[in-house]
Amino acid sequence: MSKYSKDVIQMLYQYQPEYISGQFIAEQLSISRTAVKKVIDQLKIEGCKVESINHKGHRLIQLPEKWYSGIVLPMIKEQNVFEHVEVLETTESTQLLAKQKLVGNNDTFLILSDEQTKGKGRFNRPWSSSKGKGLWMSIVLRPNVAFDMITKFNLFMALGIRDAIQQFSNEQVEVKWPNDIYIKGQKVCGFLTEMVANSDGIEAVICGIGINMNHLPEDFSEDLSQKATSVRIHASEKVNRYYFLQALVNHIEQRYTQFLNTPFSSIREEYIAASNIWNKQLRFTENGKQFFGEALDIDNSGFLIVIDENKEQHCLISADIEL
Ligand code: BTX
Repeated sequence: MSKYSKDVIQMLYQYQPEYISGQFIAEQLSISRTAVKKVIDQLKIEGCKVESINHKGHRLIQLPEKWYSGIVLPMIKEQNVFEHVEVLETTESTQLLAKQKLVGNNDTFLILSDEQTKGKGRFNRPWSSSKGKGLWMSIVLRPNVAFDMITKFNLFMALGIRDAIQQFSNEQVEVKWPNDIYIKGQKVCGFLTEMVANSDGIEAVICGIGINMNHLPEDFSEDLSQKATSVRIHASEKVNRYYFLQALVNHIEQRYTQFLNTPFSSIREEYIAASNIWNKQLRFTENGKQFFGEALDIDNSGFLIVIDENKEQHCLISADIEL
C-alpha cells in the first residue's frame, strides 16, 4: 500500500459524495498530481469504487470492502470513545497486541485486523479469523472501578454486541451467557474480557470481539461448519463492515455509559430475555468439572443460577455451556 493511500482515501471519504480534483488532493498532501493518480489507480485495483471524471475530479461512490485506516479513523473519531485506532492487515491476535500496547500509558484505543493468524478464545482455544470476512478487534477502556466489576462489564458488552448484530440480522440474535452471541443455535460471535488491575482498581479492560461477518456456510472449516454462522447468512445482503463497525462502536459506547452509571439489575430483565439458555438441558464445565443441569435465573450480580441433575443449585460466575 502506498505511503499516501491512507491520506488520499481519507480525503475521498471525508468529501464524499462530492468530487475532489487531483490538483486539490495534491495540494493538500503536498505531493504531485502524478502521485495522486498513482494512488487512486492503486485504490481502484484494490477494489475501491472511485469514480474519476475529467474536469470534475474523483469521488468515493461506495465504502470499500477492505479496511483502510483512512476511513476507520475519522469514522470512529466521530464517536469519542477511543483516543486512537489501529488498523492492520494481519496480526497474530489483536488481543495480544492490545495487551502490549496498553502498558505505560492511560489511553483508550481500538485495534482492528483484517486477519488474525493466532486468534484466541477463552482458555487459549483457537479463534478462526480468516482474512476479509470478519470483524476481529480488541478495545481497551479505562473504567475507574473496582476489579470485581469486570463480570458486570462483560454482561453490558454482551448486550451492546447483540444490539449491533441485531441491527443487521433478519433473525433473532441471542446471548449465550457469558461470552457468546448466537443466531438460530449457531455461534456468530465470541468475545472475552480481560483486565489489568492493581489494589486501587482496574487499570485497563481489554475486550476482544470476533464476529463472523460475511462468511458463507462453505467458508467455515469442517469442524466449525455445524456450530458457526455469520451475520451475512442471516442478513438480506452482504454486510459492509464499515457500517457494521460504526454501529458496533455506537452500541458499545451506549452500553459502556450504562455500565458506568447503572447497576446490572437495570438491564437484568433485558439480558434474561436476550439469553438462549432457558428451558433446556445443558452441559456445564466449571473449573474443569462437568455436570448436566438447567439454567434457572441470572441474579442481580450477573451470576447464573443453575440446578444440576441431583437437584443441587450452583451459582456460576463463569462457565462453559454446551447447548
Ligand atoms: P471461546 O473459547 O468461547 O470460543 C472458542 C471456540 O469457538 C473454539 O474452541 C471453537 O470451537 C469455536 N470457534 C473458533 N472460531 C470460531 C469462529 N470464527 N466462529 C464460531 N466459533 C468459532 C470466545 O472464545 C472468544 C473469542 C474472542 C475472539 C476475539 S477476535 C479479536 C480478539 N483477538 C483474539 O485473539 N481473540 C479476540
